[in-house]
Amino acid sequence: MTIPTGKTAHVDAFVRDHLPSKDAWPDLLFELPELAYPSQVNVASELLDAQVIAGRGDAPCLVTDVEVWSYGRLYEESNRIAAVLVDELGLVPGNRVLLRAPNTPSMVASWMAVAKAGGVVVATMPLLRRREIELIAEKARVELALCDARLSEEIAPVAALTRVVTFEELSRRAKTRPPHFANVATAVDDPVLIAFTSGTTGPPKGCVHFHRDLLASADTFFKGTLPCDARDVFTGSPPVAFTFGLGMHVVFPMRIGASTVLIEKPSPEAMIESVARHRVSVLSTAPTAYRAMLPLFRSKDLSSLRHCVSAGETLPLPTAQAWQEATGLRAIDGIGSTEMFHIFISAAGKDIRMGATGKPVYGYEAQVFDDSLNPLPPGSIGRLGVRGPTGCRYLDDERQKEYVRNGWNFTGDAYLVDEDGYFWFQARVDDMIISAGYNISGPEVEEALLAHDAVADCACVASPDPDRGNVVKAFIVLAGRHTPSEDLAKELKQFVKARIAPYKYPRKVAFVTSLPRTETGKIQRFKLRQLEAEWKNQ
Ligand code: 3UK
Repeated sequence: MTIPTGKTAHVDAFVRDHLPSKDAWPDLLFELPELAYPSQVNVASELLDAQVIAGRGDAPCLVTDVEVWSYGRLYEESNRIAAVLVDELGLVPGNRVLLRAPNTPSMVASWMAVAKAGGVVVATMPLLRRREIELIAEKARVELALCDARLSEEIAPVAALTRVVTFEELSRRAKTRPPHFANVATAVDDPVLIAFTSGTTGPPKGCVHFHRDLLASADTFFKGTLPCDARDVFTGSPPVAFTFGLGMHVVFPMRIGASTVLIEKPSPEAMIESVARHRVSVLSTAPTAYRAMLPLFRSKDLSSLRHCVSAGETLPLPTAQAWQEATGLRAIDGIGSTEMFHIFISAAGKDIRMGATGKPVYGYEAQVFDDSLNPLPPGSIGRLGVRGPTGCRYLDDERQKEYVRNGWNFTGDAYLVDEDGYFWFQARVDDMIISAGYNISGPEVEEALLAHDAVADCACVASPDPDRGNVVKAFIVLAGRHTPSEDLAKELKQFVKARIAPYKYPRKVAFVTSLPRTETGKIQRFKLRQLEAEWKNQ
């Protein structure tokens, strides 16, 4: 097996110089014939220029409610922007460019322009605040920031470190530039993206991805799990700044010449509206959004949908079942991570076993290990390790050795693999609740609760308890017409006891109006745990 590598085009070697040492990298699997990339590859040439060269310049690429950008238009716009970056803003290959925008055509054009110029994209999620953006800009030594004017306020501290150019100014300057640009012939393993993870503790970690990584994800997960063609229409909620969104809205559709509907404010209502209006066939969002969409269908025509991808958190069985009842489609659960770039365990169509995440995707291997990193047999709960053509490489970060051990990527998730090779999510390792000596998975209790009509959303965490160490506490958002009461709390406890092993039931229940979540759709359990610890200490 040869791992594709090439001659670097980076004049500014900052990112390459701050990769972990080779012995700290995960094992990389490149046996598959579709992963035999040439040595010099620019991902923008592969995704964008290739479509224009293939005569698909007039085909729709990016769609919004007010405009349609063809592949040809995106090609020309990003060429013009690339020329501005190089000739007027002094970008040299290897420089880091921060992007800050909602999902818009300009955001994608700027992304492609940075890649074309051999730069490294540092995309930031719209909801990030000043301090977070500042930390990211410092860590990645950003040289230039491109920003949607509507989000420029929070970028103020960065302006002290680097030049900030609004998209409006960029497009004004771009108008005078030629529509052709000679893409930098980057090495297939030159970095093109630093994707920051918002861990719950410590400074954000920058995951470095190469040109080949984005293609590899498209050529493994996407091709293997989601058979699609140029007629497919994609949409969904994850920001392009989150690798889930970058893959589903940009890399995967463009790899096959399909189109994508970009929604600036992707509420559940807006997603349903877009699916109906644009005849969307591939929808991607988080489980909580699938739940929130259920009561909103009314008379909307969703018959165009073929694939519904759910990631970010586990897809609870009751949500999967309700989605199937409402749409006739089985949602595709898939676990991915910013470190791995995208999804590495999933299943689609008839391979779906509802409640399980699925099997390792084409090109990937997964294995459950004990705490000493010995492989565990089927049926035991342990730490999930994965490897494939993509993997974790943090930018200058000691935590590399926590994520990568013995060549495997450890995602921090507790999993069980069954006799048939299906992987069943248990909890984040840190989220397992230890009560009176039992290990209880919060998400398992949540899944049981979600099967009750009164429960719209919920989260279970450990609550300190003098006798049991911890007990399970459920924070519950009630559905529609239900109101909090002692009786309802009792009923819900009984309901859980009847569905899963009784010792797992939530001994404490709190009714809340909403749960703290990240922009990537994850419940912030640490916030709820903090709340519990504070109450205890009062
Ligand atoms: C959790 C899941 C159970 C899990 C992501 C698809 O979520 C993504 O990346 P992040 O770095 O978080 C990674 C962690 O999130 N998780 C994600 N999906 C699932 N847990 N079932 C799932 N289906 O703890 C994982 O370690 O924010 C997802 C594609 C790209 C991504 N970056």
